[in-house]
Amino acid sequence: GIQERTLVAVKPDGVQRRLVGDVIKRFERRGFKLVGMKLLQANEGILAEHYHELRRKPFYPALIHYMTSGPVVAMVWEGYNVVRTSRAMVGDTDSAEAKPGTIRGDFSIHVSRNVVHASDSVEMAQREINLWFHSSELVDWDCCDYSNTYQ
Ligand code: DAT
Ligand code: MG
Repeated sequence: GIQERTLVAVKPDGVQRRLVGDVIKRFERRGFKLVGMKLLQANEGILAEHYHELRRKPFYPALIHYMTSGPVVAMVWEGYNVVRTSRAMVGDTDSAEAKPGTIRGDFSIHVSRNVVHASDSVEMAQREINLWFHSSELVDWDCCDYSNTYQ
C-alpha cells in the first residue's frame, strides 16, 4: 500500500562527505514522504541489533567500528513499494557493482564505505524502524500533492 515504510540511513562516510542532502533529495524528488529523521551517533548496542544477521561475517568487527566512527542520519520514508524502490535507488551492496544513477553507483567505490543503508524487506523495515525510532518520533502528515503522486 501507499503507507509502506522503510528505514534509510546515511552512514558515517556519507555524513562526513556531506552527502546527506543528496540522499534526501533523491527520495524527496522521487515522491516519497519523509515521516522521521534524526542525526545520531549510534552505539554498539543498536548496531549489534541492526546487523545481527552479519555477526559471524569476517568483516563484522570493521563494519561496527566504521558505523560507530561518526554520526549517521536515520530516516523513515513512506510510500508505495518504498522498500523495494529504495533498494533500487541505493544500488548494489558492493559499490563496484552498483549501477551509475544509484546512490552507491554515483557516490562510492568500495563495499566497506557504501554511504547509505536501506531495509531489504518489509519485515526488516518494520524491525529496523522500531529499533531506530520511538513511535513518538514518527510524524503522520498529509502530503498536499498526493493527487500528483498517486491515482
Ligand atoms: P546492504 O547494506 O546492501 O543491505 P548487507 O546487509 O549484506 O548489505 O551488508 C550490510 C553492510 O555490511 C553493507 O552495506 C556493507 C557491509 N558489508 C557487506 N559485505 C561486505 C564485505 N564483503 N566487506 C566489507 N563490508 C561488507
Ligand atoms: Mg542489509
